[in-house]
Amino acid sequence: MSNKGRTLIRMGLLGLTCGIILCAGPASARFRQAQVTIGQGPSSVVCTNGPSFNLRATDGHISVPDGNSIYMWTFAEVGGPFQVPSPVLCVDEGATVTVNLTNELAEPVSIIFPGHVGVNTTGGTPGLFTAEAPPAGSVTYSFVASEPGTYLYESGTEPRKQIEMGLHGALIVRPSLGANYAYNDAATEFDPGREYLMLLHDIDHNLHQAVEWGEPYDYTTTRDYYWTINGRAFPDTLAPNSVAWLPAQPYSALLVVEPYDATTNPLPILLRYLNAGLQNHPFHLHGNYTRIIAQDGRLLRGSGSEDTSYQSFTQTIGSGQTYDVFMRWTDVDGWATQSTPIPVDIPDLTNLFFHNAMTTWSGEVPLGEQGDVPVGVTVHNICGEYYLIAHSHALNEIQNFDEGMGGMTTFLRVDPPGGCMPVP
Ligand SMILES: [Cu+2]
Repeated sequence: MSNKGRTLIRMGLLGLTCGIILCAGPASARFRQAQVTIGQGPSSVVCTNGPSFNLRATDGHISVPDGNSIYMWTFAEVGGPFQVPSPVLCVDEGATVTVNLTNELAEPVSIIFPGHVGVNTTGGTPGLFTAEAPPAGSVTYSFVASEPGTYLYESGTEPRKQIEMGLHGALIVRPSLGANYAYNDAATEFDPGREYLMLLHDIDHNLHQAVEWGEPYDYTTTRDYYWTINGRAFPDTLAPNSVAWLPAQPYSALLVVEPYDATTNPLPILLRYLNAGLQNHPFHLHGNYTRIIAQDGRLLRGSGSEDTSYQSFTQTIGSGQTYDVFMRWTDVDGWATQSTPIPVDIPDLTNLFFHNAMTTWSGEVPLGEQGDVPVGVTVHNICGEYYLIAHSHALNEIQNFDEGMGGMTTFLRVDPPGGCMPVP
């Protein structure tokens, strides 16, 4: 057996140790196969560029993979469509950020900007944390984006209801050093084509139904959750940005990496984790460690400016927290598509992930389905790429209404050196 083969088995066992539960349940219902198109289209973060934004608090529905639809609130762009999560607001360090909020909902709403000081408000009515926009009213917030990093912006009005309903989003402040740096430190340069949003959320289905129907909700009752990344539950997380069949959920959560090479691919990918939910989520990628470089919009440095970033496998993203995470695929076995391809041997069916007219070697036990190759499946992978699961390690969160796999799950796609060039 080659080293690569042994590595794959090790990765498979790694998946097995934390994913054995995923193998249970009827395989036929586990994936909505027809709509997932892996490996096509971009999945990097999509910025709505500022520094001035016109947002409206509004409502609509999102789709989840079990066929349900969920009533949500969001901050959509004025003149733009309803979308979950709210737009990713991107600004440059030092800019004066202005957010004009109009309220299309039937109760007061507001926005707070954790991690930023000196937020001024104009108009609106006084609220507990900040000025609010009354129904059909508006309010304006402004502040200087003095600290680069990754932040949430979210409702400051009855947060346990409004943030959960969807009144939250990501705010990225790019450092003066340049947009391909996470912070004002030369060590934080990343691959600008590989910058990913990982906005985690938990959705209590019963709360959303009660709000939609105008009924009271008892927060002490047992809660019934969907868990999402970027507003999508797996396998929808894999689809590219802005697919037509998810009109209200434009953001992909597919992570793509190429093997590290000191000359041709020296830079890490950047994952911007944010937790807009009420629960903490222990999240990890499989197959390689990540490095935590910043938390809550602050670069990890000691009192003497020493680098205090740290390697992590599973990182708990606490409610309301953000983390900036670097990841390199250190390909110790020197994988090359032609000379040492993966898989060396065609894996058995339990290690294949079926979708569209192809199968995908997942590299892992949990992602397989047992059974015959579906009719019409003729292709294995696209270009020698392979896939590793990335998910909440709270395994109850990787299902859609008791149907696994689902929920807070995505894939890390490892492309061949040089990128994924589809096999004709
Ligand atoms: Cu795992």
